[in-house]
Amino acid sequence: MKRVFSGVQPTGNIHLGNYLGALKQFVELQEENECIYCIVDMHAITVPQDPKALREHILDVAALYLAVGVDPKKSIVFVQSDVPGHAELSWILTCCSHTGELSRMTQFKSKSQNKESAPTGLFTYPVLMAADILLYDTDIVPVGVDQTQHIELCRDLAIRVNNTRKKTFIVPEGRYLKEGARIMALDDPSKKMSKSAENVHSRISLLDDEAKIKKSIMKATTDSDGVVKFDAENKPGISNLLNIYSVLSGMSVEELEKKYEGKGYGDFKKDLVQVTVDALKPIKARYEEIRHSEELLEILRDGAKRAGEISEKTMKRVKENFGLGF
Ligand code: AQP
Repeated sequence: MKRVFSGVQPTGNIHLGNYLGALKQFVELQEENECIYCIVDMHAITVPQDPKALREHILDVAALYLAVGVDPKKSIVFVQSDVPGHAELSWILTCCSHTGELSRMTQFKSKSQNKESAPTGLFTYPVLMAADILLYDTDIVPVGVDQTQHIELCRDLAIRVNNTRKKTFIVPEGRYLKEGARIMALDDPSKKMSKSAENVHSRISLLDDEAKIKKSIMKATTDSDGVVKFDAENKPGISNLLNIYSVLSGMSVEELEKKYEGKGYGDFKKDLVQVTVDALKPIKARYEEIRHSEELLEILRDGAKRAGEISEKTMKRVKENFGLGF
């Protein structure tokens, strides 16, 4: 059995990008692997968070993991800050990383907007992410393609430590889906869909109601030639919508192009609204059942215990190999 690890930041409600890029993989992978899924709250505080809202979002994301089909009987589900090994290993890996490689991370560049001074946590975020992964001797990391550079850094750090000390870490592989790996913002298809973007109509959150879904999709940026055809370079807006439609409905892009031959964007968007509403309905229903339950808290407590046990074994090995402690 391979070990799988991944996480989502509780910086807002999970959107279609998170779902189609990462969470769908979480569910698929738990059938044949040992899966560990984390709510990465320590990553969330790399930018200012309201403590009350953050706590709510942690539980929202946990409930959404379960609502999309993550099964706590098959997978470990827990909150990152409940397992101290993440911070501990992050420091050790920080000492193995270089400022040059961290300053090349595109996510840091865009989130710090190339300012001369930015929060240190934003700068060292990829090291914490590497610690999250390496702490569990992870083989496979299911993520969206926006995480490729972070996964490469994680692999580099693992290889660097293994080459300069005793073999300490498993070198993990990123796992990216062919479709859904990069869902773009509805208002600007040159940017990825994101939880923290200011315009709420740039994204569809899994908990959006029908009216909001309709408004966001009907407002989505397309182009003026009115032909439903996939062409990511010249028609990025409609291509993004085709991608979403295809993954949610199970129809191929070619089938959809045929279906909408001779029809306008209005018909296409109206149907996409319905497909999206239908796909999210069962997720919302399950979320409502579990979000305020004692069961959710128990799942997280049990997950933290099980994750803690695995992480302690890794930290013992890491400390030995680094000559730390007694
Ligand atoms: N637009 C996207 N398309 C496909 N996959 C995506 N992911 C994020 N956006 C897209 C994948 O979702 C997982 C969780 O992401 P995250 O919450 O840890 O961080 P993020 O990538 O920074 O996501 P957001 O939504 O953009 O959050 P904010 O706005 O807070 O920064 C990852 O596997 C990611 O690849």
